[in-house]
Amino acid sequence: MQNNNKLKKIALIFFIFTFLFSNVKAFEISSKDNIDIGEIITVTLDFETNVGAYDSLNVTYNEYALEYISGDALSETVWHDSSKEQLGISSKTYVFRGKANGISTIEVNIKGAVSANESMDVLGEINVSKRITVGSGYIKGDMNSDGYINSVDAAIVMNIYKNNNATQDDIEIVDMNNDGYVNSIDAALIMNMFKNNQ
Ligand SMILES: [Ca+2]
Ligand SMILES: [Ca+2]
Repeated sequence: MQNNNKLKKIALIFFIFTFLFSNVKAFEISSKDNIDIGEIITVTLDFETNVGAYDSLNVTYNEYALEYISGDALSETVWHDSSKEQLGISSKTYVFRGKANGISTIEVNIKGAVSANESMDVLGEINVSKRITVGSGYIKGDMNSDGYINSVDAAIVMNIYKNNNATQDDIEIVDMNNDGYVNSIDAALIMNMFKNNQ
């Protein structure tokens, strides 16, 4: 019986290790998770293996919350390493500044990537993303975090009200009259803001 338990423990440890290591991301974006408005950050895209060529590379992000300052180009087409050594590139660097309260997800898409090693392994399409919270992480009333306050947000508020399932985060974002409840009054206040901004 004791041996059986030991085996179970070993199997569990083995399973956890396999799970952990199989989830290591081949390509990843590293940067701070939370920044202040006005703060400048360096965002690095690290390649698992040196990349020797690709058809296109595109970086997108929520522009209302983040601002691109400098660094590698956000959009590139047909790049290849022309050196005979095939050194390739191992990373890209982008500098951003926190622009406004909100959440910005930086997404990188690389199409037709090939490694810089001798066998020129096909890496194919690569997608990586990183979520960055700027300032408080939200604009009061912007329920779907798209940087705009409009009828979409009011509709979400009405849904929350109907389903009576407001979370603490919801209350913080859409309790427009600060009475502690999310209801039709908040939806009406959001619609008012929307009309006044038009
Ligand atoms: Ca919105
Ligand atoms: Ca309220």
